[in-house]
Amino acid sequence: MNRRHFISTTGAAVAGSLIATSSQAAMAEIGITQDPLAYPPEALEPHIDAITMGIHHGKHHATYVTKLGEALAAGKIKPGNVITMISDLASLPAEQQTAVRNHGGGHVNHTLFWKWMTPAGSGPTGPEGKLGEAIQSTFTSIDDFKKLFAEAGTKRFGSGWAWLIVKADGKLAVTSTPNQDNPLMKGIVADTDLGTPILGLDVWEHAYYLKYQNKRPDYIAAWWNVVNWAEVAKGYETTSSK
Ligand code: MN3
Repeated sequence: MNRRHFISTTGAAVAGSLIATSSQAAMAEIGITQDPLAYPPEALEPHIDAITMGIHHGKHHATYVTKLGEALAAGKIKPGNVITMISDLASLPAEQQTAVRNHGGGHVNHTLFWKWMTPAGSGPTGPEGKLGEAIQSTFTSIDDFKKLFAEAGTKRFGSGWAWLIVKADGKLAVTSTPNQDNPLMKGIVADTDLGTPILGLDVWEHAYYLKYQNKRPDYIAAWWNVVNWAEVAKGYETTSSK
């Protein structure tokens, strides 16, 4: 019996918990090692410059991984799926929760961020298929979605992320988190903003300052050119329509 059939025959009451369980399973397992970029650091030029990519992946992200490893060692926490760890920080020793929140969050967020980008022109230029339909029915149009998402990134004071998430009820939402918080973090993120991220944008200054200086909106406008819509659609379909 496939999932859709199961939901339709057992009622909407169980749909939420099924989707939440599936959301966890749908996210790729992320361990505590850093993957290389799937493209050269200059591949996102001119929208994201090579030096920023090199420092961002090779220094910033690498440091989150190192510090996450140190926190797990200090707490004698068995390294496992970091997605699972950040989703339930309260299950970790109290002394390590902040470090795993920051560095585990940083590791997960960046691992996903690199996959959500691809050289301009290498794939679909916007959301297609079921994802495109869901975005249009939720946000009126693709342009309205992009405007809302860009606003979430622009209005985030200081450092953080803008997100497109699939909530436990299967609905799409645009949210934002400070620092390295992730929409999967129960007990950290407001319940109404919990969900599985299928697209995220890093709006920390380290993500854009060399090329865009203080002009965060220009960075966000350019970033749409390198969004990996095929990957976003894949995330949406595995999260919400199995
Ligand atoms: Mn970053």
